[in-house]
Amino acid sequence: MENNFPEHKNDLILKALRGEEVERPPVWMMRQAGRYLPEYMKLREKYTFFERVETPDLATEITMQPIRRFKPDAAIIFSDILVVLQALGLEVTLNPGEGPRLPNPVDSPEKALSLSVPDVEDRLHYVMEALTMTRRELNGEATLIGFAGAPWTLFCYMIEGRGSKDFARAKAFFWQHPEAARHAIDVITETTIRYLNAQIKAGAQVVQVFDSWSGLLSPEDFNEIAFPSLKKISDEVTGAPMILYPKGSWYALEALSYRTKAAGLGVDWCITPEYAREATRNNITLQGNFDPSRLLAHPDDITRLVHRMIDRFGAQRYIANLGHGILPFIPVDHAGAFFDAVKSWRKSK
Ligand code: 1CP
Repeated sequence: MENNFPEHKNDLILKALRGEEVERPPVWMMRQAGRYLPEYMKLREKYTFFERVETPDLATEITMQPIRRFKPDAAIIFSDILVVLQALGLEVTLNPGEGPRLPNPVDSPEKALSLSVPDVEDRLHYVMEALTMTRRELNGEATLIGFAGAPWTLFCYMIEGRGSKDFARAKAFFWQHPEAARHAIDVITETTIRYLNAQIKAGAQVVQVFDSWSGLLSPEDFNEIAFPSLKKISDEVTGAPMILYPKGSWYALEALSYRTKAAGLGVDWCITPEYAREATRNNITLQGNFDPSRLLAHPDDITRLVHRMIDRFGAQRYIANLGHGILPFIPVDHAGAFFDAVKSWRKSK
């Protein structure tokens, strides 16, 4: 099917990812959708999390809510990284106040070895429908970002069955059953490649891969376990630029910038802009890295801190963002101050 999408009027983030000159950095916010927005809370009262994710009208509406308020340069589709585990046949629940749970996680090498690549376009058809619908709704005014979890991060949830500070069970499983673990990671990798290619076909203009737990790995284990799957995904997903976000893995920035096809790298606030630029020798677009808790500062301070962040990264080859997702208790006008600060940066010079 050929999609006729509205003309694209705002290509700031695409330009930044291609390394072209921009007059100010593009801005968007990780976890733009969610509990800090009263309009999201209204829908949250009426529908369960997976009803919101699986109903394209609702997912589109939730994606559009922060866009109407803040007019950022990009919109990330409302979904979750854990839908890929559902596509692999695992049950995932999300009850309010509890965080995601897998009632029957992969807890034996036999279970891991029995995993196989599903027809992800069919299983997750609702994500592709939401992307197509949102791309039309955005009307070319913001760039649409699709996403997936990185294989290592999804492996962590698959084995542990829930969020964790250290994912000790998942790490133990890797060393106790390396062959079964590698099989699971390979299946997730192949599924993710097909999933992201389907997202691009459905209208995603940029894709981001979240390796939220890569920082739990030593540099050596990152190279062995996480890096090969990220490289394969960046090689085999085509048709849109990719941003890799390896949270906590400051040591991996050089290899990710030189040895993968990623167009951008997301960095968290534990890395200085200068370090990130030096490690990547200005060879790639960087994204980040405002500490989300700083959004509790006075709006005047937010403006000052954001301007300083842009000055330090430099306005070129840079995407202004938080270093991780927005926290649920951030006042809406403080989130607004962040977007306004990026947009006013040039004028402040
Ligand atoms: O209504 C609610 O309270 C549910 C909270 C919520 C939301 C709004 C969850 C449960 N997921 C989401 C949406 C979501 N998740 C998006 C939507 C797009 C956006 O607006 O950004 C994205 C990109 C994600 C990605 C995601 N889910 C990640 C990677 C990014 C990160 O934060 O590190 C991870 C690790 C998850 C798992 C997950 N889903 C939900 C929660 C609370 C968690 C974290 C669980 C944990 O480990 O504690």
